[in-house]
Amino acid sequence: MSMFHKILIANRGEIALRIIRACKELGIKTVAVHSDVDSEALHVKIADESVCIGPAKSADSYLNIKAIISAAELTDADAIHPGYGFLSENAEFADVCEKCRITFIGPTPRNMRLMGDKITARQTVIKAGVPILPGTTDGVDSVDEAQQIAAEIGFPIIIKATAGGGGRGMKIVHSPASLPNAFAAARTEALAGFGNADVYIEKYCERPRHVEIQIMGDKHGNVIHLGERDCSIQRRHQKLIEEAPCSVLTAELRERMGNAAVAAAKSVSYASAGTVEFLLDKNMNFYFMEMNTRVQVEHPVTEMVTGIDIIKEQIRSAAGLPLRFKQEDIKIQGHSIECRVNAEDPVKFTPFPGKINGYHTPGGMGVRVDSAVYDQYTVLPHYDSMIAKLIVHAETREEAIKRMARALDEYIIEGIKTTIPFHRKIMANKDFIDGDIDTSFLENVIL
Ligand code: MV4
Repeated sequence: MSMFHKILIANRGEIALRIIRACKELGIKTVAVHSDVDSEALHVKIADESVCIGPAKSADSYLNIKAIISAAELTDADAIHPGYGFLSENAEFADVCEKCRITFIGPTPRNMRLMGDKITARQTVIKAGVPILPGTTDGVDSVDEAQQIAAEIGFPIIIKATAGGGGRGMKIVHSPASLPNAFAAARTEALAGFGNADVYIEKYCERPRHVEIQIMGDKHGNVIHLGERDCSIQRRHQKLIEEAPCSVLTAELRERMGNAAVAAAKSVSYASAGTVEFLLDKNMNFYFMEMNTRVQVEHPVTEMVTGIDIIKEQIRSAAGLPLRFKQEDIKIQGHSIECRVNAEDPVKFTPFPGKINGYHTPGGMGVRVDSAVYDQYTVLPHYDSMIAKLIVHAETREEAIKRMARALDEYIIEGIKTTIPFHRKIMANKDFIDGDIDTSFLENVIL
């Protein structure tokens, strides 16, 4: 197999730019696609070519399979990188790419379907010996059945939609009395939200950490892991701060979690970049939650501590080249933190789009800014409010926090509100500094 000649990037914003940069370093030509309102976007300016694929509304442009395939055919692109969000986990899109002889840079449609359905994902990883929380491995169809399972595993339980994920469509239940209503609501919401009413039950794990393992596979059967990220600092299932490594993992636990993630990936012959999400409880037990079959927003913290360019490796792997690293080559060095900078009110977290008039990015040792905004750029109301990722790397966690605080102080964005002031407060928070964090951190903290 030989390297791609030209890649179309089916995305916008910082991730489109991130992928274009990787292509340039690999000597691959790039095609940007954009909506009507995105003609001034940086990914359009920096790509070799660009194609307008439709109006502002995502459903008509960045999610428009026909328009994107047409753009690839028009420009003679031999591969498509979907980034994250949009069509990145759409198995039908990957099917269409295959039929059109365009390489989808990501997992196979089968991988996406197996992991996209959470009940199937649970069944699949159990066979691979990956630990899961007590609960069902099939859908639960009635309140009676739900009561019986709850009695067996004990309250609290959590009811999850099989077609859900990322925190949507979940109901926590603390007692038999509240189960009937929660069960009905879970099914109704699952059907309305995902077109599939199927739900399953797990024991509810209280105040866990969200720890995920980055994995990388190739088309020769090799799968390795690049260590973990702690993504416990979230608000309404939106991650705000991520770090690598997780401050409470020992080398021994990292190896066990890494091996579990690799086993899960190997069980479906996974041959791309992916992430296996775990819950880590107070007793350092870990349990499989879900697998994300895409590159994630927070991948840079792993790049900083491993020195590996995940996007370049993923592109090489999609072209059929073998991984250039063995598990024993992977060394975790230092500590990295990422703060997501959103165009939002830093207290209410409501969107705050508008024109940037005054922009200065931080720099210096160990500072990285992944962003697609610039001075005089107008942040649009039509899309995700994340406008930049500020990433730092230092020898220790303590130094990384200080470096992040310093970089946040240097970052000037005028004309709109951003979450920078929120991040400054977190970097000064004692519990955060002590590494005393879990997924309920932002519910309990007073900023
Ligand atoms: C859980 C859980 C506790 N126990 N499952 C949220 C995202 C989705 N992937 C699954 N989620 C959870 N599943 C059991 N059995 C707690 C959460 C959860 C959570 C997980 C990770 C990060 C933040 C979270 C916030 C609330 C709930």
